[in-house]
Amino acid sequence: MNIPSNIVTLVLGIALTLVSLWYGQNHGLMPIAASDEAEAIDGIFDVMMTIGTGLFLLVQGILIFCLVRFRRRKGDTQDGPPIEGNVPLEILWTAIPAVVVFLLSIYSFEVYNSMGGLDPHASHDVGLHAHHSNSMNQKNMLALDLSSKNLAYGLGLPSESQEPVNLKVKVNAMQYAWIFNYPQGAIVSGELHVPVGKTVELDMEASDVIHAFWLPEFRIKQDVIPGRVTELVFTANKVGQYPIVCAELCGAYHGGMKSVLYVQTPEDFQQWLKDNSVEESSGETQKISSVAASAESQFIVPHIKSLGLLPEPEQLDQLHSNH
Ligand SMILES: [Cu+2]
Repeated sequence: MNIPSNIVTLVLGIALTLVSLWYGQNHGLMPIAASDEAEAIDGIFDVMMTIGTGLFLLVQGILIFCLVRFRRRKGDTQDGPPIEGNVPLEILWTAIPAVVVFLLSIYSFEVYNSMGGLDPHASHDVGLHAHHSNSMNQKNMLALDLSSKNLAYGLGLPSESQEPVNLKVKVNAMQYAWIFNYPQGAIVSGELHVPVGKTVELDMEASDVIHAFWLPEFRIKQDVIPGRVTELVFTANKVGQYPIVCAELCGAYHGGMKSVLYVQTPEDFQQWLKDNSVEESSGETQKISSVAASAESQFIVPHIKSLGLLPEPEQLDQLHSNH
């Protein structure tokens, strides 16, 4: 029986599409999705994975087919036929990726916009506040002015969103630690605690160089920059512990610049707030500083020790005042 080749091509095309669609949904490459924002990001990733799988199978399939079909036969000592390009084919394989990239750009722009990435932050005044990272010490780092108005960049609340921000946390990034400052209870912590199901806003600033705040399980990442506030708004939707990673090469111990995000039930979170609040007192600043200092070295020391360097806390202090 003679099967026409266009039917074979059609069947192969359908099979390739089905395999690509299946793999695009079942690649298993992403960690658990623990935020409301993750769904949109995973959606675009799955679409790109589907297209990528289809193109991979198509290109590799044609390659392997040609290797077999056009292999050199026994006794064939001739040169190949001199073929000089194929304009329709070149137009086709230029046009297809162009359309694919164009559609993906519209899709990703839409996702970015839906996450508040294009929000101009109308409530903030334009202008950067005076900020001298060189002269910055522990004390004024902690006395972040909560009322200072900055133009914030980053992922904010989408303008059509009805949800209010339930919790604001100031984030300070430094070589090589994350410091989280809770206005409620004046808590300064080396770990980030947030309640599940609540909208959280991080107002982030760096005190030395550019860092990047990355939550892989939340699918969000934002640069943290000296002298400029960047914002990240998200809603955690699964109780658990998730890594916080610095995703911008920020110095020698960049790889050790990690912390933990604890997503807690609202009750557990309130308890944590209560347990860690610092009472209003004259010694407040000192108390906060010591918490911050220990939180900081707690994250740095194990990494530095593992490198066999700077095991003494005094030297660690020097390391911080040097930059
Ligand atoms: Cu960093």
